Amino acid sequence: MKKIILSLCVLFELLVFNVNAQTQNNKIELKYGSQYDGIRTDDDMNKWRTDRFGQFIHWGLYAVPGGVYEGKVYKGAAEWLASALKMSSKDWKNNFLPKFNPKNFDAKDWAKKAKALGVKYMTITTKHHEGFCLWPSEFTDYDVSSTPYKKDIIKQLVDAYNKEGIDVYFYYSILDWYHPGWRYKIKSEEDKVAFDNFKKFTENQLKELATNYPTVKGFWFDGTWDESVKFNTGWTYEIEMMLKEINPTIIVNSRLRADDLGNRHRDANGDLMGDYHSAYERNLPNPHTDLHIIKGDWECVMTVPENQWGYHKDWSVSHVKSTNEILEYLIHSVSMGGNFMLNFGPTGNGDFRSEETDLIKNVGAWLKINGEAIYNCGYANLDKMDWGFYTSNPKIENTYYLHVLNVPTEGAIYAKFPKKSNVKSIHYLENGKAMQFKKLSQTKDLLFRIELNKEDSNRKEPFVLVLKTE
Ligand code: JFZ
Repeated sequence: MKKIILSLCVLFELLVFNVNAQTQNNKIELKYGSQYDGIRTDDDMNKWRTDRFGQFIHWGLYAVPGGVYEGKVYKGAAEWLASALKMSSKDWKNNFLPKFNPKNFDAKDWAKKAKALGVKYMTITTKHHEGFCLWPSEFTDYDVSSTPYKKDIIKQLVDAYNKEGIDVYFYYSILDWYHPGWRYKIKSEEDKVAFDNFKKFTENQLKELATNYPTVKGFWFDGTWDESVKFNTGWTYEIEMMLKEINPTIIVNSRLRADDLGNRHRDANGDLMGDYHSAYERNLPNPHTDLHIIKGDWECVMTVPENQWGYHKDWSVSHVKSTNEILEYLIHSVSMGGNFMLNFGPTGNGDFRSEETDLIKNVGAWLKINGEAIYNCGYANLDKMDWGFYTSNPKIENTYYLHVLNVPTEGAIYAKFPKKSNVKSIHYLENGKAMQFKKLSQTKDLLFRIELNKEDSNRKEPFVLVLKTE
């Protein structure tokens, strides 16, 4: 009981006072490398923070086999097929470079779909672990210009998405299975020479990306968990600084500093690396143990199936999330002040699979009605209630959004608020219809019983109530 009361106190403190961390809109000079414990308050970071919903796209040569090789279905992640097959660099390239010819690829159509989905930013895999580059790189032939398709995919995507008003971020895997200089560990002088060469290659490519696509908003680094990178913190720090030297507004995720599910990594001076916490992969922070993360900036990235990022031909290998499951992750993320990035894996032809286009339609339609309670919003109360989650927009005072995902059998929900915030009115976000509510107790917090309408218990999708306090 004591524990419950204590956590309620923390929650109400957050509810009332702590949104301020996210409201400051004042422009400050970017201080490289020290991000004030996760809170960067410049316009670009504020934009990322209020965007809340992003699209992740994994696309590369692995989309061609789609998790199936020589008739055998590989149940692991499709973008890891090369590793599952232990295929040599030569074979992987010979097999799939000539087959990468996405005839149906239409960047404008992708961007329109993203707009319909309701995302504010998109992150595309410029280079995944297989090393294949979706842009024509000056520093390797292992890129899109060596395929029958030839054209620069990254440029088309950046242009099309930007035209729709959607920001573009670049996913970039440091880990590079087939690069001759890549090492998992540095065990000899020879390894060191090879890895130095790899480092130069990586820096060149990143410089190339940041320079040739000047509207890129940031980088989403991956593949930093091997010893060669993990203990080479000076280098990853230099990369972040190098990118911010080219473009000071660039936003970098924390994974650049090697994966760490607990704390963001620090450089030799103790400065935090990256601008937000990105370790929440296919899961969410726990408000009781990860409060330090929730108070900063963080992002959850999510697959539609269990663990497929790249296109896999056979989604029967795992559970496939429904629209409601995806909406719950989105709402839950925002209710804890985080961003949610939903992954898509287009086919080798450049199409989105039907399950994904369905999601685009459904999630997009939901956001058209309920976007007010998602975009620009953050936490109002971190706890998951039996009926759903709270969000609030720090710029709109005395207003709370109650996302109802489960209607209790009694047809009413209970909402708790700090004593001083007496409830003035409650209405449905979708149609403005006013609701009946009753004040129940007058102890430390106020408890309200909100009567739902009969039809509400038959609803398939979450709905939002807007609660105004005095
Ligand atoms: C990585 C990739 O290997 C994967 O293919 C995909 O691109 C994903 C977004 O990132 O996979 C990871 C990386 C880190 C963790 C789990 C999967 N982790 O820290 O738990």
